[in-house]
Amino acid sequence: MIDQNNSNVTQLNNVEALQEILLNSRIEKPLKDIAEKIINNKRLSQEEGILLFEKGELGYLGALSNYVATNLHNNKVYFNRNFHIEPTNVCIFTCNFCSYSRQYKHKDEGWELSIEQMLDIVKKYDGQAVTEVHIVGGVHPKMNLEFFCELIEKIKAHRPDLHIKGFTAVELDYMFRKANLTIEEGLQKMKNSGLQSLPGGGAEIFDTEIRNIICADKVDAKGWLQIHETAHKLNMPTNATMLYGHTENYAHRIDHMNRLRELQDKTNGFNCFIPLKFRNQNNDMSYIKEVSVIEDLKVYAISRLFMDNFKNIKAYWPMLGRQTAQLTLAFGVNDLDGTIDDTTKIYSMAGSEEQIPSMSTEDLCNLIENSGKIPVERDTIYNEIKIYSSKN
Ligand code: V47
Ligand code: SF4
Repeated sequence: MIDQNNSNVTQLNNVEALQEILLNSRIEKPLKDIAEKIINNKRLSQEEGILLFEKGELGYLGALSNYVATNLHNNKVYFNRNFHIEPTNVCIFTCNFCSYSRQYKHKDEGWELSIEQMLDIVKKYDGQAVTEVHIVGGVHPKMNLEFFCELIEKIKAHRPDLHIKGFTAVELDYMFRKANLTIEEGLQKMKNSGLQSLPGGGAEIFDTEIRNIICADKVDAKGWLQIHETAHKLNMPTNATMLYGHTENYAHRIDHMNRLRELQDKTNGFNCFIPLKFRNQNNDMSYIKEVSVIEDLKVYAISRLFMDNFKNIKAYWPMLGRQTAQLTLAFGVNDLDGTIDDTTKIYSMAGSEEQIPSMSTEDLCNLIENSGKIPVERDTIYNEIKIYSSKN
């Protein structure tokens, strides 16, 4: 049971914090105007989004974003029970921020899993209450559409109840072009095999100049957005990410969020928005310093305020580290992704604090409860499975 009284008290405190902002003589008028808009449920313009990055202090952003998140989710924070399969880290693309991939010409240094090996990973979770498998990896020229359709079919045959979320727009764009299929034909074929939703990777920053610096050779913004729009048309929900803290400026971040907000207005097919912090170890952008935790919190809070048609803002704890992830819960975040074991390597290879990213359900619930929120297990499409509370 949710402690309704406790939730009401929290929201009253949030309202008081907002009233303080409106009365505080130190806060400039344009920021007060933004606060008024948030209270009145009005959409922020791109200029206002940029102003929040330039002038919004942490206390101000925290009060506003927590107010919005509490209104939407009644103090609940979601997680799911999932595991990852990373079929290969061999990749034909050359994203400069990537610590994980090995180029095809050095494929001996990477890994390539067979269908049987991937099914063995699925079987490891037999009898466990996981609800989702997240499949994502490099773009290997020999792992084609047929290969992945066979994989999905076999996973579904073994475990029909497991939701299959898989393949970034980057992987799909390559597979469909190679198979000479349109996006719709390719996605329909995968859907028929059992694919149910798409993760949000590959979006990075949509701006062409920045994309040319960090990931020049993979699918562009238009292609990424087209694949997600088509998935939504086929009733496959998807996620959206933004890689921040490298060469982009505030206007690039807001432009990125705005393009996603526009597509969401059209389709309402996105489940959540996931800002991903650039980690700088072992990649060709290691010369760039990582942004501070303060900047992380600002990004999450401003995402919550700007992305008014996204119900969920997710902090991916294996990349942020669990302490920063916990802090984001006071800055608009209402989802911490899942209980993941060491099958995900993208972030440990890029320098995350989480070298073996594994958290039990109990660990995750404690982390959420210790931040004053209510842990709720969800499925991939945010149906509630169980509300956890030590007060029950
Ligand atoms: O697109 C790669 C990012 C993404 C680095 O949809 C890096 O539920 C930081 O999208 N520093 C792939 N980030 C992972 C992804 C994802 C993760 C968790 C949940 C979901 C979801 C999606 O990882 C890539 C890229 O943006 N990435 N290297 C790095 N050095
Ligand atoms: Fe390949 Fe993805 Fe790494 Fe880019 S981020 S090099 S597409 S694995």
